[in-house]
Amino acid sequence: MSQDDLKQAVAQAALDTIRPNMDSDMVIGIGTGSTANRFIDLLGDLRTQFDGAVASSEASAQRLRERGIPVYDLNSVSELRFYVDGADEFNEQRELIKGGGGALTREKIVAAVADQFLCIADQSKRVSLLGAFPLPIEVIPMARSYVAREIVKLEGNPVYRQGVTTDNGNIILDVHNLTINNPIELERQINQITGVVTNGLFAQRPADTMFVGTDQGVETLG
Ligand code: ABF
Repeated sequence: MSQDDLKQAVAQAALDTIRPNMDSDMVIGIGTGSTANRFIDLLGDLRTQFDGAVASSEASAQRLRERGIPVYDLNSVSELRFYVDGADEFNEQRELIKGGGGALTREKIVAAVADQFLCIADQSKRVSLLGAFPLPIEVIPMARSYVAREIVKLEGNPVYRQGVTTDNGNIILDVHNLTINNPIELERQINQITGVVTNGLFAQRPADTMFVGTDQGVETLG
């Protein structure tokens, strides 16, 4: 199966999980990226069966609106039963690296609110040790050099993502060469550096369920 077929299969698996719970009041949290886009496209066919969505990026919000799905501000929503999003890397504990698309902060906020975080990814994202994918960190612009120096003390190699401003008006540092033996602790440590908005480790709040697209079918973790 092609990578596109695998993305389609995991998007369908997430929809199959949510669909029996759908009602006219349901608002669904939606992530960012090419796998999440597959899910948005599937949702478009069911737009009369739920209320609307909260999006983790302007790009996803626009795609949802183009498919006739109302997009709500998270502050106006009291309950989010499901959040569906992709990942850049995941391990067997359903801990993730996210943020390759630069939307990590909003993704982490929506994930925090959701009762169930369903992560959808093809098998190419599966690792035993997180960190081969450079860890994105969203940083307040004036703190860029300071945060970079602090990251070097943690033995990472921070690289400024040139020309990128996040939806929140901040910059991204991508940290290479990290050996992430303890994702929960590293997530906490990096978030404590002044000037860091958040980092792309989703370990304190991992995915509740991972749908993994493999050549043998969709594997479920969790
Ligand atoms: C978002 O999209 C991000 O956290 C992650 O960076 C990316 C994955 O994109 P894709 O599905 O295109 O691989 O979920």
